[in-house]
Amino acid sequence: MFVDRAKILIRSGKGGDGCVSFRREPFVPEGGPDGGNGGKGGDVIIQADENLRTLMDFRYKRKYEAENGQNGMRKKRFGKDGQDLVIKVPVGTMVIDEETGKLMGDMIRHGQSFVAAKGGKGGKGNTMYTTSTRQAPNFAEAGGFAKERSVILEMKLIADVGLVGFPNVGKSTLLSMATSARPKIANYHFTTIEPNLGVVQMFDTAFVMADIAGIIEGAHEGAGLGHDFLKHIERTRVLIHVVDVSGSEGRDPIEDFEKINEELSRYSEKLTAKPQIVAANKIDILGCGPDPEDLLICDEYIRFREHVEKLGYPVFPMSAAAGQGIEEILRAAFAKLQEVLQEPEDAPEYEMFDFDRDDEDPDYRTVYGEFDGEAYVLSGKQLLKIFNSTNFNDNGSLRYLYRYIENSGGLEKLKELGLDNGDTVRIEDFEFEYYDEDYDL
Ligand SMILES: Nc1nc2c(ncn2[C@@H]2O[C@H](COP(=O)(O)OP(=O)(O)OP(=O)(O)O)[C@@H](O)[C@H]2O)c(=O)[nH]1
Ligand SMILES: [Mg+2]
Repeated sequence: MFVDRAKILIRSGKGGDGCVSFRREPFVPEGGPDGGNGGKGGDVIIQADENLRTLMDFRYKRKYEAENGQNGMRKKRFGKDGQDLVIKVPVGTMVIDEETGKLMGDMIRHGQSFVAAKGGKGGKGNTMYTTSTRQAPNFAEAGGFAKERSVILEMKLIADVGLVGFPNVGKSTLLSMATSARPKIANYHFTTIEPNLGVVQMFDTAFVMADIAGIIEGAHEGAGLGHDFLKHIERTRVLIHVVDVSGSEGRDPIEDFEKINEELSRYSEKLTAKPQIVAANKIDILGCGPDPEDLLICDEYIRFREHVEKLGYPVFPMSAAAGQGIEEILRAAFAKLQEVLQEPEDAPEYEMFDFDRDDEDPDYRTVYGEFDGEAYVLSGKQLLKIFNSTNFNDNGSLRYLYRYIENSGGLEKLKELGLDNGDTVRIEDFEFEYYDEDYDL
């Protein structure tokens, strides 16, 4: 079944932690700091690729993760950057951030790409924290967080010409003869189960042709596979209606023609209003002889052509398999395309995603406080980053953490919740007892 919408989870790599380490040399008891920086986490990049046609693959694999940065190491060695992950999507895919509902990227050109989740920065090693007064920093910076987001991929199937008709009449054969597309062709119904697109070169321009699954009676109510694709055909400008005029499956070509048009009109008036060119296919097995002149005296063909022309549709005899009559049909389709204006896309309008704001993360500096019945719990992204960088065996490093809690307003929040001397404060799995500066221990 064709999928034109998929939801995936993407996660960039976490930045590697900076390293705390000191030179160890013979006869030098306390060497200087030599902890290296952590590597940057990999980005998740989304890229348009013309070789892909559908979002089918995203149905089976839903989670995409870039590599984490490596931690910094002794001897000032830097951690390796995590590898970026490139997710390829078909041209025509819109990428929407699920949380905000905003458009992150409209992938309209082959090769176009953007960073959908930035990797965390690498943390600085303790070497970087040396100052004139701090010769032996006992702490390093934790790596930046990984970014996780849910992304919706939505694909507009854009084609100028749509092929419609019963199963097995030769739609895919026509596409394969007219373009470089290589759809599956076989002598059974519903060979085509997802749309195929091909580009028809015409003079110095080109148009796109879409081949969909065969349509059967009741398609407008969901019978068969064709129904799922009619909405794509709705966006095309010209239809080529392929009919097996040889009646090789025992049906009457005129009835076939009527039934398909009935289904189209029941599905939507828009389809009926489209210019339609009729390809009378499989003339090679019509039984009237192999030459084009034979058609002139072929009753079955003439009956069909007269019926259809009376209804106002142009008819072209064709043998898609033998490559006969294809050029004429393509020219007729091209000429019709010049007559009909491009319909304004009724694609949903999305607000653009703001990448600058995304980098800022307005929530980054906020410190949250709550009382869970036992302890006063502090949380927050920047707090957590500093917490992860804290060396709990080092007073300087601990003092830095406490000062951050005070300055960030976190302590104020806990006091409002009732924090008093002797109460427990918790960050992650670390607990300490709170005492006021003036408290007389
Ligand atoms: N004799 C003859 N056979 C043809 C012609 N065109 C197509 N066929 C054959 O008809 C069968 C069906 O062709 P497809 O192109 O797969 O038909 P389709 O309309 O795409 O079929 P679905 O995808 O199942 O809807 C294949 O065996 C083709 O080789 C033709 O002009 N003459
Ligand atoms: Mg087919």
